[in-house]
Amino acid sequence: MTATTDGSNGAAPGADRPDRALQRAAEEAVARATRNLLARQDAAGWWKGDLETNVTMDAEDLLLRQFLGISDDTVTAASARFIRGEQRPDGTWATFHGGPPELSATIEAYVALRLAGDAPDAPHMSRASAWIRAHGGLAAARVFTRIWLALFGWWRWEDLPEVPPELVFLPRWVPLNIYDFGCWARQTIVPLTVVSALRPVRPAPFALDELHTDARDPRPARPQPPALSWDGVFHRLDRALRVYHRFAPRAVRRSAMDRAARWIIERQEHDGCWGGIQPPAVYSLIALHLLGYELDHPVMRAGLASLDRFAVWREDGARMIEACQSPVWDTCLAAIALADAGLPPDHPALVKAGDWMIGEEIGRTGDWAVRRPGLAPGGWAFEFHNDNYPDIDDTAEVILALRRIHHPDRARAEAAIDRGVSWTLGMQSRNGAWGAFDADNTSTLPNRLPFCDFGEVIDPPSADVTAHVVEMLAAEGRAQDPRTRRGVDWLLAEQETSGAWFGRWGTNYVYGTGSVVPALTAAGLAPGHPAIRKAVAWLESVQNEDGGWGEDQRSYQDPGTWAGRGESTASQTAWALLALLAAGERGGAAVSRGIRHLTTTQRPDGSWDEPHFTGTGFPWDFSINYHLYRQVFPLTALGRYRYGEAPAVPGRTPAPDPAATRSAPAPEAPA
Ligand code: R01
Repeated sequence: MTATTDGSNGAAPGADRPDRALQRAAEEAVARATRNLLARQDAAGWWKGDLETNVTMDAEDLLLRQFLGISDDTVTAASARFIRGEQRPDGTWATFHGGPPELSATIEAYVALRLAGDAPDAPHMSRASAWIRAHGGLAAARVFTRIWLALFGWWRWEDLPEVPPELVFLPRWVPLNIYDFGCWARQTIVPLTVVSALRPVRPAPFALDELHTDARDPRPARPQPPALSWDGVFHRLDRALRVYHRFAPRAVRRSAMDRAARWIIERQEHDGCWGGIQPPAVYSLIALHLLGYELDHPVMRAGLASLDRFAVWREDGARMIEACQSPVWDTCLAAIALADAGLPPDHPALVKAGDWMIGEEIGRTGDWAVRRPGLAPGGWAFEFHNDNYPDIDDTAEVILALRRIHHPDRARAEAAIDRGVSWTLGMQSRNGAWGAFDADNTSTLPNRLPFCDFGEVIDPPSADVTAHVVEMLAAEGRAQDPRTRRGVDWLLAEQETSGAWFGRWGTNYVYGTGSVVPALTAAGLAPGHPAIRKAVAWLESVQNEDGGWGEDQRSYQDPGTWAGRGESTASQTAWALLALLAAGERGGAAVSRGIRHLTTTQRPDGSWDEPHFTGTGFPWDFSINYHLYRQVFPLTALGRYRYGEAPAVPGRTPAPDPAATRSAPAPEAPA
């Protein structure tokens, strides 16, 4: 590739020679993307893109309303409209764009449409029911789906695994106590223990015979696991719990359910929701209602009102349920993107965002204190309302964002940052890395419960969260802190033989690698370090013909074939570029092709299209399309390409002087 040196910008000497036309294209793309992002800021200072998941959210929202007897025709019709719009020609639903048919989602969507009045013999319905029957029927669905069916008498409670409410009595040192579960699973399981102990059945408005493979015997035929295996142990435990269900002393049950109810109510957020996420709100409302809380009880009223806030009413009249809302996450990422785009640190949009973020700091302890008693609070959650569960990922990124902003009340900003740094350091797990919400949430036993057949139920440290923390600590001038070094060592040990890192909360190896490489170089690793070279080689090996990068959820099931493979997307192309830029590859062909991909796929309004799901809730089982990812990550990548890397020194703004940036060329330039 022919390249000219542009001495007026962040181009480093030597191998770093981006060409002038591409620089100009990048500059224009940055300007358009900046305008677009600025126009989407809320007057209060935050950003929030839609958080798209799958139709089980919408179906369960309707099923809850049906169960509580509060269905509303307008809501039902608008949800049904959304669900129908997501159905594919073969009659099925997937859990991510372009994904394979998914049985449980298809069953839940089908049932929701029947609630909305769609006739079973309508073409779209009979296609769905035929597919469901051909793929095992209700008996083959996940536990959550069969719980919903049992609530209406479409499935037998006896044919579901047990989770007794007495679980809440287990002290924190006993395996399988509720704090051994990740916080999202914990908040879901506690109310479900109440529901499954009470085994309620509300009359169904119709039969569902068309979804049973054999309507007379719905018992799922599951092979019995070998007795001397963990599965065998848990199989016997489940059988013992079934016996216990019949003979549990009433007083013990009553007291366990009281304790569960108290546990739930103590964790209700100010806005009425639980943990800022939809599923715990849905199950908590059912559990509390079964325990006698009437719909007009203040707890129920606030909880029901919070449910409505998960609904996005679209222009086409469809109502989409968000699993949760991402304002803090979106705002810190947007602020970083705008700073990378060259906005001055005292730009009103940034100051407003900074002010809003500072106001969102969480000043009280939460369930994280179970594993870290005595640690002072500080940090940020992902959502508007989730004071009980700040997370380490948001805290790291908010601090990185606040460092790029000159807030007029500097002391206030510094104090919030300091508390966030201390909290993050205190949340380091024993192995030197960081999980999302908890320290040392690493017991693998919860995964073994037959009840837990869906998603992740534990929160062990991940490379992506650890990388964000290491990058933040380095930006705070703590690269040499022994705690940071332990994080770096853990990351180095986690690198796959391919050169990539696994992405826990984003899809997948492109996200992991795009998170880790900038963190390692921020922490002082030279671009020529073998780990960085291997990562660069891997990214180059999976770059698409069109210059972009893409990876879909298949990489979670079959990484050997699908790691780093898939149609190019804007956010994943940006993640790969962030790694390459941090690795000193600014003048290289891979970066030029990636930047060109972004500039040529940008829409005239400065945004990018991204139907693909590049966010991860639970690998494979629960994917997220964060609608702002397509905007913030390309802007960050283009900005860093054009205006240089983020400053390594705390409190400084990006220096136009290339010598002051981190994008130094590799000592041994790649051939
Ligand atoms: C869910 C569920 O709906 C759900 C919703 C949101 C999350 C977890 C973590 C973060 C924060 C954001 C959202 N960051 C670590 C991510 C950064 C990119 C998780 C789950 C579904 C099923 C069950 C979530 Br069971 C429970 C909850």
